[in-house]
Amino acid sequence: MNEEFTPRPEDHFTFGLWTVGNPGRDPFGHEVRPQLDPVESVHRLAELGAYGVNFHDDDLVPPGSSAAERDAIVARFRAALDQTGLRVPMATTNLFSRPVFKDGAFTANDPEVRRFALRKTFRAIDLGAELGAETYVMWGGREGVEADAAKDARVALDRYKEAVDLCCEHIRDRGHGLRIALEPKPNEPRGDLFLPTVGHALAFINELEWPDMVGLNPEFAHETMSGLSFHHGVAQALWHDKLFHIDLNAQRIGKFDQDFRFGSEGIRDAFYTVRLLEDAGWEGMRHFDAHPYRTEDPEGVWDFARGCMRSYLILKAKAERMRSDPEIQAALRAAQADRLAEPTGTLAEIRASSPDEPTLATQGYAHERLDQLVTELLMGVR
Ligand SMILES: [Mn+2]
Repeated sequence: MNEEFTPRPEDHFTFGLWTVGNPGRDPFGHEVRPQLDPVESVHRLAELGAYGVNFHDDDLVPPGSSAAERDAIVARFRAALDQTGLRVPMATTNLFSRPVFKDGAFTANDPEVRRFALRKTFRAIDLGAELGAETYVMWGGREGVEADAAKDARVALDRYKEAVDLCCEHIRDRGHGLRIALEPKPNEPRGDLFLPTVGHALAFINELEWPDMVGLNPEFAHETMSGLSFHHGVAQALWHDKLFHIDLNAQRIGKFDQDFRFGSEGIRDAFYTVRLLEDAGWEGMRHFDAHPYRTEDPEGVWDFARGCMRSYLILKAKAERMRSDPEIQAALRAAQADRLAEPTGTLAEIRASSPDEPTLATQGYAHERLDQLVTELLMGVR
């Protein structure tokens, strides 16, 4: 195995407890792997060179645990973190598994369900802050509907805003340093989910009480499920200074929510995403929200985790190689790639200019040459 692509903590790779701990259950089949102890996940991820581990409240503390049980679980988990140096950069809440959330959590029609969901979220925020998390991810897995007659989408957004504002108020009131990252998804498990894409979520943030506290956690699979370019969604989140977190995995358009190992599908979009994050000097966590194939035994789980990180590092090396490859750089000049950064001009300058349409219309941009060179770079022959 090539040493160059061995992950190190400074690469800032993180995994959810629910990713490596995924037991392989799907809508048609039962678990195929035994439950994984969160403490074992911490040790194995640290051995592989990860930086951190994230969790939903219920991943760490099983629902129904007493206060004493909770404290014992957290103390044992914290000891494993201290022993390995692994960090907890992000925390989240499971507002989708339990039957109480079948009509939604923050957008449930019954206010009592909404209050239950918010109280659960406040506890998860406090648990995350206790373990040092800086980002709180909000994925509304049940915030949606199948029977549109039952829920007015505009009023649901009123309730969604109310809930996010209340979470911000709780964070401020407790003096936590957390920021909230909304995670868009178009559908699954609901027929349609609210805040389906990066664009919808960005616009929603503008209506919040504390918009500076709220950004995005775009996920590769979720934008790709919508048929959109993940790399463009991430670019726009960066452009708005709203990329607070990222969920990396793999997905093919038109399929169910696959959550595959990063780099296993959509390698070009994965490459341009890595190149974008590295070129932007983005300092956030490279988080993998994916799960191992159902075919894997407990050891295959760690092949999955290693593979996510190695693919990122290999694509990062390809992006560096792209910067130093003279033929690719020449093709970029032919495409006038650098000229996009030139401002177009002032109103007076543009009114006084005389662009020559016939000449402009005949020029070629050499995208075929450029794209083939990048394709060959990714295929490993450059
Ligand atoms: Mn996710």
